Amino acid sequence: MDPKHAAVLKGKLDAESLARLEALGNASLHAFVADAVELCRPETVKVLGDGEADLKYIRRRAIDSGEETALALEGHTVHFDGYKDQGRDKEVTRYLLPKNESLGPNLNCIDRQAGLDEVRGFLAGAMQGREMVVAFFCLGPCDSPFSLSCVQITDSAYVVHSEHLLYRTGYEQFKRVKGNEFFRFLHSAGALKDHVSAEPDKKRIYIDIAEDTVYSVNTQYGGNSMGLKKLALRLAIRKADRAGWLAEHMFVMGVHGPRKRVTYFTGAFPSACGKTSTAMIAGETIVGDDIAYFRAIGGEARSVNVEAGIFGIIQDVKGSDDPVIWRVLTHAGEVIFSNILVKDGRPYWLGMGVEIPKEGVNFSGKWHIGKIDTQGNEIPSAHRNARYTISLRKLANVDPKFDDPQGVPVGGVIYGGRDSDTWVPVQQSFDWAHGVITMGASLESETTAATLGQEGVRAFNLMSNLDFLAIPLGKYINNNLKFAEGLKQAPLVFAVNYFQRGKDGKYLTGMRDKAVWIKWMELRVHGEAEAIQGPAGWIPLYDDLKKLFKKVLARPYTREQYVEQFTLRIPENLAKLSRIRRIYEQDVSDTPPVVLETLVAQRERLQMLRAAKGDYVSPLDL
Ligand code: SPV
Ligand code: MN
Repeated sequence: MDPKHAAVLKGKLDAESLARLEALGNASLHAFVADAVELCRPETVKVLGDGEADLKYIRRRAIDSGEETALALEGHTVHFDGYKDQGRDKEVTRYLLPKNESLGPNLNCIDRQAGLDEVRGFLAGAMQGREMVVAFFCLGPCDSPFSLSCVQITDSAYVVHSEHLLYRTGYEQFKRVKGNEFFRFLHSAGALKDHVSAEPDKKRIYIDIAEDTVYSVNTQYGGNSMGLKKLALRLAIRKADRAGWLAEHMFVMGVHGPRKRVTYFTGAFPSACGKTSTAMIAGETIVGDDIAYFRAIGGEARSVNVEAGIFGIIQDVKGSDDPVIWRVLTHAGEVIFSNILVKDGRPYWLGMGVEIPKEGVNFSGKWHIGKIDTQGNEIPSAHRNARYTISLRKLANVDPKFDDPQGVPVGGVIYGGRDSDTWVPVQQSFDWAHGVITMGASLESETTAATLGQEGVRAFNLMSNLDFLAIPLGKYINNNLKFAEGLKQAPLVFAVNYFQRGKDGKYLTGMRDKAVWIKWMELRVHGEAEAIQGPAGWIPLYDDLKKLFKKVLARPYTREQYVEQFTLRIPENLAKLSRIRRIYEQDVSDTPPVVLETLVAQRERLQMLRAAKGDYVSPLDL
């Protein structure tokens, strides 16, 4: 180790920790750790390896530090985040922009030097009297063309414990890292009161794109503090941009077709649009529920789950709808609950389908029904963004290829939004570019009663990746379009909508119908189902869906249901096209021309059909 770095670390590390750092033989890593120590001034530094002993150590630390509390069932703990630290904070998540560089008009940026001064100012001395943990993880399976090595430095045992559940450990993998080809994350929970970050006004999450480093301070919420989750996704999008692969906010799942065939799908859905529940459809297998990387390997689109666990929204998880997750959450085994209600050592959450106690401990501290916050708002028993953190290996339906270093071949990509009146329940694009543009890049989600603000407002969220884009929007779309050039056959692209409503405002499809749509998509990938060509894509035939409803859900499916669900709503589709066009014409400065051309061509097809058949066209009339 460079004597300069050794001098900084001297006296802070135990012999094992020091030996571990030395053994990596990476000057760039040593410099990062030494800088973090000089800046944050921890009392001691612990360097973790990949073994069970280190995991045990961190589990115990999370309890001893008070960041987690053991619950009644063995292996279950609860962690609370501060009252103002219950979700990702977009306002204070910014890219550090080097002079003479631009990320376009749509990303939250701050001048690099000013941002470094600010965030490093908050980190200065932040770990005094504390232990700093240095942990290594691998994004994607280890020993794979997809693997990305990461180092997480933090003073929060909760953060490292969560990452242990959510990622593959990567100390051994790190020995193969060349030079500075790794992601760095430096986090401090900052000043604490009752074990939670006490200075939310000084919360900052700054992404230094020049150094592949993210600084996070005065926050504990997983999405802000765990470097490997959405912060790494931002860095990965930039890396993918340089190297010709894709980093997407998508699940990966195996869909089980006829003759024991498994076809893999990936899917992007904005929050609360059915993403995890699609990945968890009964009878299918899950590879991942949140982030996927794609590479063209041997002319084939292949994908991995970047993660190895689920940091899932717990609201509405019930035994009847989510039996597999429910089982894990209600049996002994390692689970971190966050921001739920605790009473007598038991966890409670909104929509769990059992009676919620009228008092207990939650994200506001001691809680009782009717408790009011300082703004005069009633505090719910559990937060709507309360979560569970589990390892995927615990799930009965985990796909056997989940850890495959070569990833899985992608047969189809699904885009899904929350849309009460426009898209049909399922349709297939004409080709890759048509799907990327009119489905992925046109994704919108309506706000629900569960989100702040007005209900039913449509939020644009291309590929459900808008929050994490680290390159200009047009460039990102272009990368998606270009990806198909390296493939012998591009995956099919589908759009789904589980939230379509009828004239009476009632949902037209049932919670479980997605199990049918996915089987139809699987058949389409293999050319085993016909489809009707509409102006916006291919839609299913009634007879095929009827057969699938019977087979998959043992339910009849009437022609009337089909006609109502698959009637093309031309005025609504045209209105959507104008909204999306306006965004790409006015708000995005680098829209590729093909995006506008494709949207215009779709408008013309819709207008022609309307001239011939009216505003609402039954699939039987196409
Ligand atoms: C999401 O919000 O998309 C999540 C949770 O998956 S977070 O880690 O907060 O990003
Ligand atoms: Mn997500």
